Amino acid sequence: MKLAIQENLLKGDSLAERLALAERLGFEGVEFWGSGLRERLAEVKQALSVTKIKASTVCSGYRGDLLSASKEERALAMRDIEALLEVAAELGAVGLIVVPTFGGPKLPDLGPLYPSVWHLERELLIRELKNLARKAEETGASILIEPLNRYETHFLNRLEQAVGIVEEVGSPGVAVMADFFHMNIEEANIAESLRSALKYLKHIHLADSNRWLPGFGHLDFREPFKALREGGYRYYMAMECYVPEPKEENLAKSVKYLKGL
Ligand code: LER
Ligand code: MN
Repeated sequence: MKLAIQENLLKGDSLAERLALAERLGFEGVEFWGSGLRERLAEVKQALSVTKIKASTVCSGYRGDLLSASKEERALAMRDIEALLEVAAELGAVGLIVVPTFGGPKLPDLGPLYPSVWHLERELLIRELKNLARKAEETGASILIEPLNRYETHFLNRLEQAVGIVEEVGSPGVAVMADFFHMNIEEANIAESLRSALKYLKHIHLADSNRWLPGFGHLDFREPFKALREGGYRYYMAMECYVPEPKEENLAKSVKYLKGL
């Protein structure tokens, strides 16, 4: 497994300085935010060309909503996701992180046609992902479906649900990602959930129980990391968390803690 960090967690006057700091701290990859990334592509490529740091992933940043009640909003999300898959591929990133929807349901309850709005949303998402999978396969950048905790989305909360969707889509271009902060709230057993999802798992977000740096909360990372190591997980794990002051010192502490695991 390779350690990465979200771009915004690094201090520095320029991107080149932030990437140099990531390298000094022992990271191998940096996760970029998708919003405005196409416009920054030349700058990002230039900065990456003078460091060992790789672009691990692109995090979200598309407009619209895949599960909106508005056809235009869904189409906008599809177009933006396709465009960001191209950007991710140009950067050599594993893929683009996609949250199917934030918040509550936007579609109407079509009972008795569907047992619940969730079933309708699931069917719609599978249809959309089958379409997007073509672009993912063509570019080589994967769609990374991210489950979030119940306070951020009603729709996809656990890895098992994401695996079910990815299996039905049936494309190597659509994969699952796991976020330790969300898993700490939603999964009964994080190590077991990771083991069951490993076949489809292509990315991880790292944060402790309080969404601070790993090692700064009360989450026990030992069993989950053992599951990942035994299962041969070889993709990135990117820090997505609050970094308390003094930032550089605490980042170094957290990297040391994680590498010790
Ligand atoms: C939101 O809580 C989250 O974990 C992000 O990765 C969503 O893009
Ligand atoms: Mn996340």
